[in-house]
Order: sequence, then C-alpha cells, then structure tokens
Amino acid sequence: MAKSGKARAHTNIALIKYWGKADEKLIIPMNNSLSVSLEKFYTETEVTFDSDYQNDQFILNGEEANEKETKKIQSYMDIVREVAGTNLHARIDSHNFVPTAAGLASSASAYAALAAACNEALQLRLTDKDLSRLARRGSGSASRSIFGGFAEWEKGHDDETSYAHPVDANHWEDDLSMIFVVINNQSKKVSSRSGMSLTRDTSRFYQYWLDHVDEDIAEVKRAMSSKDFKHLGEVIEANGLRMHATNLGAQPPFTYLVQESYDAMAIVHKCREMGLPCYFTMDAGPNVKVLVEKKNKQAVIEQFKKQFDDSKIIASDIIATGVEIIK
Ligand code: 2P0
Repeated sequence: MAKSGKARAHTNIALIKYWGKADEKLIIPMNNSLSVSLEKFYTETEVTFDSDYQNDQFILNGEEANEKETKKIQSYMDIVREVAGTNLHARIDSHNFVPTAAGLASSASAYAALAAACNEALQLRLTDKDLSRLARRGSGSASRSIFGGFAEWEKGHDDETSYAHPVDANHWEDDLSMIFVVINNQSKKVSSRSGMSLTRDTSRFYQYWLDHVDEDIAEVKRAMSSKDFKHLGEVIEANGLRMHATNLGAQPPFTYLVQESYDAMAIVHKCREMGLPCYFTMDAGPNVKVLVEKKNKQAVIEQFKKQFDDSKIIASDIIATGVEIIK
C-alpha cells in the first residue's frame, strides 16, 4: 500500500553564517548560525512510498529531474530509509515557489520540506529537533528551515547534538522584511559546498572567522531582546562581510561578489545616510539581501529601483510559522 505525505517549507537567510563543516558526511558545521525564514520563497514536496517502486523517482517542478539531482536525492532517501527502518522506495514530487528567473532556489527549503514529507508519509512522529537533524543530513541550512522566525543551528559535535531551534524574538520578525537584489553571475559558479570546504581547509582568515562567530550570535541575541535594529544590522553586516573575507584568504582565493554586489552595498550605505536604516548580507553568490524594518521597506525599494531593474528587486516578509504538513 502506498504511503504519502506532503509538506511546505520556507527558505531561510542566515544573518550569522554557516561556513565550513567539521564533518562533511554528517554535515556537522564548524560554527553556530542564525537565520530568518522568508514568507515568499518556499518548496512544496509530496512523497509517496510504495512497495511497487524499484527506485526513487524525483520530479522537480513537474519534470523528471536530471541524473545528478536524482542521484543526490536518492542518497538522501537512503539516509531516510536508514532512520525510518524501511526499504521502501519513493516518488518525490517537488515544486519550488520562487519568483521566476530569480535564481534563489534553495536546498534549505527543499530538504526541510522533503524531511517533513517523509516524516508524515512514514508516520515517524519525529520531534522538531529530530526533524531538524534529518533535514540537516540533506543540506546544513535546511536544519534551520524547520522553523519560522529566527532560528539558531547549534553546531553540536555529532549527529545527535547538531540541530536548529527557534529563537524567540517577541514577534520582532513581524516588523522586519528582506529585500533581494538579484544579480546575475557571469562567472563560473563555486558551490557553497566546495567554497566552504576550500576555505575551511586553506584560508588564512578562517580561524579569525571561527573566533568571532559566538560573539556575533551573542550580540544578535542582545539586539533581539531590546529590538535594537541598528545593533542587529551592524552585527549581521559585519558577520556576512567577514564570511566573504575568509574566501579571499583561501588558496586559491575566490569571491562570490561582483561589481553589482558592491553597487547594491553602496545603495544600502546611501539609504543609511538618508536616515533609512537597512543592512546587507550575501551568501554563496552575488545577490545582495537587505534587512529592513517594514516601515522603511518601500522607501528603500525606491532607492534600489533607481539603479536596478524593477524585476531584480523582490521583497519578502519574515514568516513566523515553520514547516507545515499539507493535507
Ligand atoms: C548559510 N550558506 O548559513 C550559509 C551562508 C551559504 C552562505 O548554508 O553543503 O546549501 O548543503 O550543508 O546549506 C549554503 O550552504 O550547504 C549555506 P550544505 P548549504 O546559509
């Protein structure tokens, strides 16, 4: 008999970054990280386990996924089978809801939705903590996408102790938004997986990064407790830039940032000079994400639209609820 489950999970953006693994196979990170989950970008995934299936099939946005994507999902399903104690194969039907051509599809929402759909289909009754651990095995940042609002991924030291949990911000997330400045990357892409690995292994600045992450997390929590947006922004902007600086110290050095990334950062500085507080962060690509209070969102968007095409500016609120089962 077929067993099905369907779930929706939202992407998250790290305010304090995850960069480098202590264990590549189990995806145990070198440092804690802290994120917000976004209302506008999410993945919906339906999983059907059936004894008739000889293999895992992966359908992405209505089409059979390519071999590389399918292989990756099959390895992940091996982990799910081991955790669940089953040998059933599955059909995985996944849809990414991100604005077209934005290039913001994320492994975070994908593996969080898949883990939750498997939990439902196989009636595993995992706690949120164990669901976060299971999502982590697919992609580190997925551990945080189990939760809405602010979430912290505790690095832990093994499979049991490495998981995310929500961080209460007294509903501050309701007052915040993130503006995405979508920048095309002409250069050859370095995946986050290989970028963080090279940096961890070779960067002269990597130890400095590790030595300061815990302070940044403590500062973010202090800013959250007093809802001090300037304090939050200054800490997250510095943390993001420091992560990108570690890549410049790698052998060979590399960067995800391009001229337009710096142009967007300059607009953020200009907004602040105009009395519009907002702060940037960047991940393993050139896109710039700008954290802003909702009350200033439109005014900041207007500044970006002077220099970037309307289609490249996308805003999302922060979603308070975590992964959901869809009936
Ligand atoms: C983050 N990033 O904290 C950091 C900051 C990108 C820059 O997590 O290898 O796709 O699957 O664990 O989670 C992107 O890396 O990496 C990421 P894997 P993942 O959001």
